[in-house]
Amino acid sequence: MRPSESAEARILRLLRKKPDGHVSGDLISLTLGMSRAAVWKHIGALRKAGYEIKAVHGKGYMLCESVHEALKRFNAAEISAGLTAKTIGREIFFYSELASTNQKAMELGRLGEKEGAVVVAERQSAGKGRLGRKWESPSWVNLYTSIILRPKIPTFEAQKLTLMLATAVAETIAEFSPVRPEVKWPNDILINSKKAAGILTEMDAEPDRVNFIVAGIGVNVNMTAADMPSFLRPIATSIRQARGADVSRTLFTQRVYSNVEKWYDIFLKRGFDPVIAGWKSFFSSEGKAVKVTAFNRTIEGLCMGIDNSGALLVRTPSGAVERVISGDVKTTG
Ligand code: BT5
Repeated sequence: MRPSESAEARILRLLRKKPDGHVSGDLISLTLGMSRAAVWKHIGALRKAGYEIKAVHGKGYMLCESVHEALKRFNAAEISAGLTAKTIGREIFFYSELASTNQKAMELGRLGEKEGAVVVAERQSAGKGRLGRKWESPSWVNLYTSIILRPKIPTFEAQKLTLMLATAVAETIAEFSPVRPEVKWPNDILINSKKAAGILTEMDAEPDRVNFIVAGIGVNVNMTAADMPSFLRPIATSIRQARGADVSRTLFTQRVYSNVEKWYDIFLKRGFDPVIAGWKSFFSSEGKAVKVTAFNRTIEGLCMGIDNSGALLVRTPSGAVERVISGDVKTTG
């Protein structure tokens, strides 16, 4: 049994071991250490989630599905079934629709949900970007997830997690995309210069310390131009568009959780320097002309990279190096 697998995920794995045969209720109950009544309840939940599970008297349960169907499935049991992350994804709250997974995760965090709990939605009706912007979130094609983290850090360190998350997501996209993704400071991941993923880090905090962080991740996995509103087509892309074939969202999500867990662990144990190094390996704007819009000012100059706190450095024509902690960046040359 894997540490974070749910009961339904474990039942699915047992049934899939016998693709054309039956698995008896007794065997499931013995293997998983649960009562027959509990087995029955979980089988019922799986059926409700769309699995065809036949029950034959005296023989047991049989899962009827093609490999194609299995690969296309995306739900809590599937994500849990192959998860190698130990903490992230231990608890999965999966919804067919939410206003915003970040909003739901903030609610769960305030109710005391533990570190590593994740919220996933098949679609969002009010997906959030930064500064009140909207994240387009059509059904069936993408990943919209929010992870609850409880790092013991002061509030001013929280923004570092955005770069940590961007590194983890870029690394995951690189595992599936033939084109290497690029990070765009602070929270975008681009493929072929178009946006394929965005990160929204929100926090619940006291004046001096973080209670919890919600790490919101939106990735265009299988989105095609037809799934996008027309204004997005010139500026957005997906892994599918880079690779010319669908990606299993289950597998992709599992890899996101493993990579976030890995980078979070590096951040907590070894600090921010290795995270900056990881992030820079996906960063290509250094040395390029940029225009930064930050609050009520615009800064134009040469991008000098980021400093050891994650702030963007821009050398203006006067020779001064400006430190930007929040804003939107455009490469101009
Ligand atoms: C972001 O904001 O990039 C953060 C996006 C975070 C979305 C995730 S989904 C799961 C979680 N739950 C939430 O409610 N949110 C998080 P920002 O840098 O402000 O970029 C927003 C801009 O990106 C928009 O104004 C559009 O121009 C563009 N955009 C919107 N939807 C997009 C999409 N699906 N793909 C690419 N670009 C998009």
